[in-house]
Parts: sequence; structure tokens; C-alpha cells
Amino acid sequence: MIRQASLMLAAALAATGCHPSRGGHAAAGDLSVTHAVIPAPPSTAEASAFLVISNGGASDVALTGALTPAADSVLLHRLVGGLMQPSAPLTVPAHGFVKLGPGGYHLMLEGLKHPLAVGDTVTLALQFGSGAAIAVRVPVLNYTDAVSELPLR
Ligand SMILES: [Cu+2]
Repeated sequence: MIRQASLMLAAALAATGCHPSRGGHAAAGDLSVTHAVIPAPPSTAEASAFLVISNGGASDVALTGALTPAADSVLLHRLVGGLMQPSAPLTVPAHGFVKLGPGGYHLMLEGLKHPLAVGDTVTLALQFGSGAAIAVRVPVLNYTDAVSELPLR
């Protein structure tokens, strides 16, 4: 019976063209967040979050900020020449997407209220220039697992 159930699950997943993902996901209107992960940070003070934001609408939308109960603040950062820099609001193009991942943009959780470890879940509320907001529950995974949740491009 268990084997039959797992075969049925596999068939259902194949039918949706979707692989089981541990990354957090949520949507509001034309915007969706997928593949949201936090690599377990080596630091007790800060952590980075990776995710993909898709915009199904006809207008560009800017990611203007984010909040979490798990940290004092969340900043948009970009890696430039190996150094993290604060970034201006990030445009999610109409009918397009942006990926926040290693070597590029990421959300930086600064002033962690408590250390984050594998197995924890953090709620991130993303804020957009359109007034839209999306809250997504983001799992903390080890670095390799977190990065493997992200699409390759
Ligand atoms: Cu950073």
C-alpha cells in the first residue's frame, strides 16, 4: 500500500511538472515568490535569504523592502567584486522574474533575534512599490541544500 501511494504521488508530481521543493513559496496577485531558502548562517548576527520573484503582470514592480520578526531589519544586498553592498530597489520586470542567489542579489537579515539553525522557519514579508506585500515562510537549510533548491538560472 505504501509503495502504491508513493507511486501515485510520483505520478501526480510528474503530471504537474513540478518537483517536490523544500523552498518556501507564496503569491499575491500577479506576483509570486518561490524557492525561498535561508542557508544556515555561520553568524549569529546575520543571515542571507535567496528566492525567486516572478511577475505575471504587465507592469514592472520594484521590490522595495522586507521585514521579518526574526531580525531587526532586512536589507537588499548585492555582491559586487566579492563585497556585499546595499542595493537600490530591485525591479521585477513585467512578465519576468528575478533570482536572488549566490553571487548576486540577496536579502540580508541583520540583527538576528536568535541564532538560526537548520530546521528553523523564518517568515519574510516582502514589500513592493505597487503596494503589494507577500509573506513567505522560509526554511533554514544547510548551504548545499539551500543552493540546490534554486533554479539554475
Ligand atoms: Cu549581504
